[in-house]
Amino acid sequence: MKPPVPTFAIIGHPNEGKSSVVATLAEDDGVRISPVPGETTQLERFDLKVGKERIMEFVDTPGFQNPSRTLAWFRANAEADDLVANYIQEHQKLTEHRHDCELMRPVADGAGILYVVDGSRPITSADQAEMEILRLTGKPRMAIINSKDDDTQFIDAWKAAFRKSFNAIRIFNACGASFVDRIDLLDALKSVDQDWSPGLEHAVSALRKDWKRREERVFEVIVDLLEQALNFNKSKLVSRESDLEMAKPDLEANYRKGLEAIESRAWAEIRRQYRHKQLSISLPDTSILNEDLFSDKTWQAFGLTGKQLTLAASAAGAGLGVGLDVAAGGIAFGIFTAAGAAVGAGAAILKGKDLAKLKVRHIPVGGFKMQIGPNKNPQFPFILLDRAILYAQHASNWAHARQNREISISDTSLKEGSSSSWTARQRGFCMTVFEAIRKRRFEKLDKLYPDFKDILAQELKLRHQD
Ligand SMILES: Nc1nc2c(ncn2[C@@H]2O[C@H](COP(=O)(O)OP(=O)(O)O)[C@@H](O)[C@H]2O)c(=O)[nH]1
Ligand SMILES: [Mg+2]
Repeated sequence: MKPPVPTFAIIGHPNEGKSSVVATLAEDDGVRISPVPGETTQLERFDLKVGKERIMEFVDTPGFQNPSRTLAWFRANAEADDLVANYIQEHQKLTEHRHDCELMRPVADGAGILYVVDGSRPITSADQAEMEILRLTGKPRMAIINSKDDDTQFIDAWKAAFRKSFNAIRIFNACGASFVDRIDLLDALKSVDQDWSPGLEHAVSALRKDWKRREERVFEVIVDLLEQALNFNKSKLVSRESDLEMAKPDLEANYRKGLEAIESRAWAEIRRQYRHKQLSISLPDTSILNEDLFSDKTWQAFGLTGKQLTLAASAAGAGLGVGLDVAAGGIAFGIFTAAGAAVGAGAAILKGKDLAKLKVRHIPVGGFKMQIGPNKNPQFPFILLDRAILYAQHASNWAHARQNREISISDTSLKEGSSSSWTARQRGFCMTVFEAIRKRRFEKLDKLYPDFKDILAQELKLRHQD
């Protein structure tokens, strides 16, 4: 039989970070977090799910409204049974105790208590009163110190105060918590009350399993991205050779747009795995993918001017059927091909590494087919990989409470992409993979992917431990 779903009420002063703790623990960036105190006036329930299964529930509560009067009542009635239920019964009609009653409700129903304070401020008498109320409830409770800034001078005082009235104390930064931090918190909760253990045990193991599943999925997404992007090309038919030059900008733009779409679809899927609905992670436009690949600079870099292109096209138009191998000074960016149905013998004009090719082919029916891509630059797949890895690292480590939802990754971090730290052997292995992708050797790829996955796994689980 499945243990009951562990449920926790998040209690504390307004504006201390309760909703932030809920957002991060429930992986829900839709939880309302506000710089203005008093936003939460009613209970709000948030499930942490794995697939369709609810594995935990968090109840966000309004802050205490009247801690001192509530404490007085709890003290006066400390001997009574069902203290919390009785408190609600007696106060629920009183407007000035509306929030106090509301936050006690889940506790009366058996939820565990997570009491959240901002550890970067000193303790007040209201805090003392709240801690004492929670102690008198007699329910299992953990204090969470969520410091809103780096000031640590009050932490010891908080800990000392909590020791008197709480079963456990944790420092947990809602905005900076990683997956490991979250698991640590849930593990610590197990020891607060033995009754919680089976449910939490189940939740932790389901979460761990799901985290692994996400990493597997991210790997699949990255492989998919490489398979699509490395073989991606765009072509266009024009009727006259003189139109070739005019058609070029459009074709370039389409090619670029297509690649961007492939990349952003992959990124969106990675983001979805980590349940970020509002997060936007952007990588610089000036990266090789967005600029160098298509700019004039690049065309010049491999010695191909628009004029040459037209000339080549004219040659083809004259019925020669020309294939050009364009040397690219080591690295070339992109291919520009004009390919048609009937082709004569290829005449190599420039010898060089077979990185970039220009083929202009005449189509007998009287038109020309121009094609850009697939991109054969040996660095291109590494760049795609580095960008996807960087993206996944950010998406997986971004706490859902974090209010900064626009991450802009700078150029500098890109230049030091993950792949640059790999060994020559690992990079060499990756190149074998890329080549097999480009040649569509799927059987070979099936054999290569497990080791490829190991290389990527190192990067994707940087802050994740088993
Ligand atoms: N820097 C920082 N800000 C935080 C942290 N936790 C909460 N905040 C901010 O504190 C404010 C109140 O947070 P919220 O979760 O809505 O508090 P609640 O009223 O207790 O639910 C918001 O502006 C949060 O962004 C934290 O760990 N670090
Ligand atoms: Mg709130």
